[in-house]
Amino acid sequence: MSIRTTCPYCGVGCGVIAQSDAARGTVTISGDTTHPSNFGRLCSKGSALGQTLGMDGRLLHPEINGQRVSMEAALTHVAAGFNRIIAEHGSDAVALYVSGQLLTEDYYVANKLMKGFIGTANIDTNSRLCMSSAVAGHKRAFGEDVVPVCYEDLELADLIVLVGANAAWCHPVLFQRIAQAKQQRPKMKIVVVDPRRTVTCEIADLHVPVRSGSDVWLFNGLLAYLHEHGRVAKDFIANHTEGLDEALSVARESAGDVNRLAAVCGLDTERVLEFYRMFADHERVITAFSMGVNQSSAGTDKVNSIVNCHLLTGRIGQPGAGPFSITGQPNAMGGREVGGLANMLAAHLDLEDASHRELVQNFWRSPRIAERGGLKAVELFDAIHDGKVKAVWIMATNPVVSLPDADKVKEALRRCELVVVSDCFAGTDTNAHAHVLLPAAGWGEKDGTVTNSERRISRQRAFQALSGEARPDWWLICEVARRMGFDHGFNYDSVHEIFIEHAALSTWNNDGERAFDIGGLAKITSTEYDELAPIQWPVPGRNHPGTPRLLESGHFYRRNRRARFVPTATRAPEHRTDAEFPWVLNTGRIRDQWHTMTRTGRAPQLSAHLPEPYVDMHAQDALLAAVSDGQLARVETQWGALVARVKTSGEMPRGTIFVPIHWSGAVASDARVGALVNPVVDPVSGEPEFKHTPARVTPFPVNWHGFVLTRAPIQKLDAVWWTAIRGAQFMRYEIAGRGHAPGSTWARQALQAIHPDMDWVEFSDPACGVFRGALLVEERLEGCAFISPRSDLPSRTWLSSLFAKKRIGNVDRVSLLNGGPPSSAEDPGPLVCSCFGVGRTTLCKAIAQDQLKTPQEVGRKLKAGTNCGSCLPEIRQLLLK
Ligand SMILES: Nc1nc2c(c(=O)[nH]1)N[C@H]1C(S)=C(S)[C@@H](COP(=O)(O)OP(=O)(O)OC[C@H]3O[C@@H](n4cnc5c(=O)[nH]c(N)nc54)[C@H](O)[C@@H]3O)O[C@H]1N2
Ligand SMILES: Nc1nc2c(c(=O)[nH]1)N[C@H]1C(S)=C(S)[C@@H](COP(=O)(O)OP(=O)(O)OC[C@H]3O[C@@H](n4cnc5c(=O)[nH]c(N)nc54)[C@H](O)[C@@H]3O)O[C@H]1N2
Ligand code: SF4
Ligand SMILES: [Mo]
Repeated sequence: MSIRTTCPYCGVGCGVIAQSDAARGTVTISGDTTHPSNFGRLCSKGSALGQTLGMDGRLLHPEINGQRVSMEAALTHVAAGFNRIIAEHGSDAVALYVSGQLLTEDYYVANKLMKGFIGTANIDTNSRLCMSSAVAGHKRAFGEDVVPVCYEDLELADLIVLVGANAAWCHPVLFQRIAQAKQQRPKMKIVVVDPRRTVTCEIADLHVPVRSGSDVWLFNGLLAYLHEHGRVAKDFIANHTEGLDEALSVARESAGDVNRLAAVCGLDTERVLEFYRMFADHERVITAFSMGVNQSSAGTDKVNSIVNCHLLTGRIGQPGAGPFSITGQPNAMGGREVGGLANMLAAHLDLEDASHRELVQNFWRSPRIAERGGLKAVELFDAIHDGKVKAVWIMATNPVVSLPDADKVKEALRRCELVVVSDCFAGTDTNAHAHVLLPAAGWGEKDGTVTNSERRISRQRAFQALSGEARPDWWLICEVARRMGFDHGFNYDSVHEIFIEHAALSTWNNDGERAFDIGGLAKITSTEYDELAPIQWPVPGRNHPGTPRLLESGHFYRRNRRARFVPTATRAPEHRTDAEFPWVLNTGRIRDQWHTMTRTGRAPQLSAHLPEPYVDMHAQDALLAAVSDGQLARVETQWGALVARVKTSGEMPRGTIFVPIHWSGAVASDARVGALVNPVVDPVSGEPEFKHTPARVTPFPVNWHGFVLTRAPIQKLDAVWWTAIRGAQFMRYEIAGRGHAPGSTWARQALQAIHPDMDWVEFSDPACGVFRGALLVEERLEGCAFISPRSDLPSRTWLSSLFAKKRIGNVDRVSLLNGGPPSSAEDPGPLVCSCFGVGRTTLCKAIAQDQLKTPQEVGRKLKAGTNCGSCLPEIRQLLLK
């Protein structure tokens, strides 16, 4: 059976075909060639979706206080708990914290329950941490949260400016579309504005390494430059905008002349001018931005400083031109459409507007409607900490890992009277704090819709039966709502019913005043819904083909229909570096992991690329901090600390360090970077400053390093530092410790060597603290452990390959004890291509020996880069070396 669905990871929204073979119990995942977002392409994460579908680690049954209970008991408990707290303390004492990974239908009913029935706007979402600055910037400039651009525009553009976006790793299929367009049309130019020299820069004509937090200076300066050089769309400005004079004078005054702003941005004046000239000289310009823009205490101003440059030049609503917010999560956009944020109403209506509130309440026929904005994510968890909010239901997000000042979040949940968590997986850091756990249906089991970055609504379709007692999120929400006494309003039999209600609300009393109108889908039948082809909103009429581009008529959604130039005065981040905390901590994503790893961490194919938590820094800064590449270091801020391996990749500028966001307490001893991040937020959007926290780095002294590879997972690891990594037939633990290096007894215990037929081989040199041991059962490798005072341990890639062998012969035994591959065998080195398991050593050897020049030649020789293409930027880097 073959089902068309949509990838559950990033906002690119790729179409996926899931082919299940019931007899063999397998699911094969491939790209949907008919889907207009990806035309068949998938990145490494999408390609490995099949490896995340197993039952292993799933949350399958409801629990109350750690005990399995019936679904009925759990739902009643939640409803009664919410009702009791509302009765005692009012409706603002309860909250929902939801996610851009919910489907639109889930999100719609969650929002309806809170704002219309419980009567509080205390529902916020992890999109607050992600898109809220873009939303606020759009609303200030356009009057509504509209993204004018579509993906095709990226291919039509003559210049793409990527600001604070590492698209090669975070939006790989979009990146591939851009890379291909540039290859076909080499005159197309690409600029990357990012403090780090990321792999995205591999296709850039110009890299602008702005100092962290200084984007508003750069774009204010650009506005002044464009004005000075006559790039002014006079008619467009006169007819469709307002506020230019003020915005321009604020921009000029606060950024200063180009020499001054270049100094603030940490750039050469010449590089700034080169960027400005490129922007001025290309008519079709797209400025695509992501978290380097949004996640800042000046996030909303960053967005508006970019939008201002597009308004000035009239480069908006035209093919190949416009500001483009690239969304993170698969349904960040859908969440915005149903009003999932605490300061919004459903269907892009405003909570502050009494007529909008009335409209929604009438449509819902609801007993009440929230009167004012609710608490935004960071405030919400502060209110839980302070006892003002006493019950919270967390859905499809892992805030103990992903919120700033995350140790405080832990404490807040510890103090909270009633914590309900719905997740598809057991064992998340947040689940550990739940009084009630509700098992949610996983990706392959869910039905509904998501909206991607280009406003395209696509169906996610179930291709698996529900696991255990897991239920879709919309079902859990409606069942609790009914048990709270809200009978009408939540009697849906299917997602189709929810979807058409949502579509009907979007068009209700909407005479073209609101851009978000999918009235054309309000009357579709259940079969039409099931067959719904991907379509871009607005869809105002039946059989409407959808709308690729918005704002083409210069008609905006503010009261006077004009766009607004928002004055964006520059300001520095609140917390500055000083002698005690000399580096700026920047945080973000890596290629093969998704957020807190609850899903991608299960796919061996995705766990080998960057297996350990690391801190990347400039080699000279590392020298100053007395740490070196490959060693462990402690990274510390005023808010918290972690331990990670030092890396000096060459991507970092002086003065900033980078730590990935993915490691949680579930997979590492000490690597939750959220605990270190300052809780400062943007004053307009409430989005946290994830990319700028003053930090220090100090050596983390250990006496020994080691690792264990074992088929059976280890329950408890006795080491001061560890990380667990999923391998194809084994678990891998990287460990480090203090005191005496452990020897044979420790290793045997760790490997649980209680097998009667085991064969234990070991090499031990206690004087040097070196130990190597392997456990063989019927000549098959069950586990091995390596300990050394130095961090230069044998290659894990080579050892991993031994787990695939049915029997370990004498040559392998000897090499196991020697701690290195036999000379004949080849060590592939650290993994580059996850699809075909091709390592860096293999690639470098082939490039040198066969004088390979292009990624295509590498692909022909080794297959690397020929499937999903996510590793192509890294292969290009190796070719340059
Ligand atoms: N592999 C992978 N892909 C993902 C995700 C994932 O977890 N893994 N998550 C998805 C989600 S939800 C999101 S939101 C997106 C995020 O996608 P991106 O925003 O592209 O990813 P990040 O790594 O968070 O940050 C982007 C860049 O901002 C830069 N930056 C930091 N500070 C500044 C600054 O002051 N100015 C500028 N101009 N740049 C700065 C960082 O150096 C970083 O390279 O990715 C989506 N895609
Ligand atoms: N330091 C730092 N922190 C950040 C960021 C950063 O750049 N730096 N980025 C922020 C951003 S942009 C984002 S989007 C967040 C992401 O942060 P989170 O949302 O906390 O991360 P996820 O791991 O995606 O959490 C999703 C959870 O929902 C579960 N889940 C998956 N599908 C479903 C479902 O259908 N139903 C239910 N009920 N559960 C499901 C997963 O198992 C997982 O536990 O992190 C934010 N935090
Ligand atoms: S780019 Fe990758 S993660 Fe994003 S939707 Fe496509 S396949 Fe999924
Ligand atoms: Mo995000």
